[in-house]
Amino acid sequence: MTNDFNHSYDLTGKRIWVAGHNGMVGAAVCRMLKDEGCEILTAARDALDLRDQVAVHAWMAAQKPDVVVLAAAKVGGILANSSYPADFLYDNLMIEANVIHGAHLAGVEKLLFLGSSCIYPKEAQNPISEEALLTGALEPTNEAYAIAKIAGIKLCQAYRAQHDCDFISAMPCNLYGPGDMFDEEKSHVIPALMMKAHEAKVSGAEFLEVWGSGKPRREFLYVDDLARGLVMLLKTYSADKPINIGAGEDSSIRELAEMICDVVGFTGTLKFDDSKPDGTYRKLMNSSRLFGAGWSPDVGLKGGLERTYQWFVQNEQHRNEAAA
Ligand code: GFB
Repeated sequence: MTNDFNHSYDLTGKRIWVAGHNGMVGAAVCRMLKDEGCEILTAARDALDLRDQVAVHAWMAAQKPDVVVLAAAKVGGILANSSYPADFLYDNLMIEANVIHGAHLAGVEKLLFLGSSCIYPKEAQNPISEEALLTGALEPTNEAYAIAKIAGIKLCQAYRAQHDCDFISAMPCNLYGPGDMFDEEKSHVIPALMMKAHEAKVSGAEFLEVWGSGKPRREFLYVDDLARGLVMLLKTYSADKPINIGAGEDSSIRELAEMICDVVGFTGTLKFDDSKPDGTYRKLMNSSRLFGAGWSPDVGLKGGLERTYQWFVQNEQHRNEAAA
């Protein structure tokens, strides 16, 4: 165990603001915090625009959170990232700058910022350790998002250095699970393929369209495993250095697509569309610092896909009932 985990911070009785509580990650963090004896603060999206500096600082001054989990972000899959770089850069820079500076002004004791494995250089050596940050050029399809996330890490480090704030950053790999955004065009690969495979099964289609070559590899972590790791970091981690949080193994997109077909029960064939981007070839992270501190994932990819599909089907039924 490294010294970075020697910190001990008791969450009991703390007022914890989970920014982004309606998103997949924020919702999972709220579920995990229920057992910690703390008070969870949330702000609805239509009541507080996190891109609005005056509103954010006023809200934080009034609510006085002790802890902030910054899980709010504009997120999306490879096509959304490359189609809307201005939104991904502007929205994320504004959210981070407002919340992190606001946390300093409001005297927040602990802040946890969430980045992404796409902050690392496109050609970084796998498995990618935290030292690879800013050692090379980024993957062009998500450069805007990655630049914003790197700025968030640097903000946490700068406020720690200049103002002694206990602000930490965690870098998750590709995430999935209940509460994910399911959209054929805008979402990440797991919800997109799950939704398409489900529709293909229902309509009796012959094939499932998979973007790119199917050869890129991705590391997927079930969101409840992430949330458990984040709560552990809040309680034990205090350091300037970001910390990786990944599953420790990766799969090719072809393997993933086959597994999703199996889980969904779609028996047709895969059809690869090479007009769509592959993105980074591989971005398996080295999460040995967190593994060494006692965290490891509980949910394997197959089991996590099954749980996610169950959630998707239940929620699709609710949507259909509401629409009827
Ligand atoms: O999950 P994904 O959109 O994002 O795509 P990234 C991962 C891989 O799956 C790419 C392929 O090689 C895609 O071409 N893929 C195959 C598909 N079929 C599909 C499909 O139907 N939909 C989608 N979306 N992909 C994101 C970044 O990169 O990762 C974000 O853009 C963020 O900024 C996130 O960092 C974690 O893994 O390529």
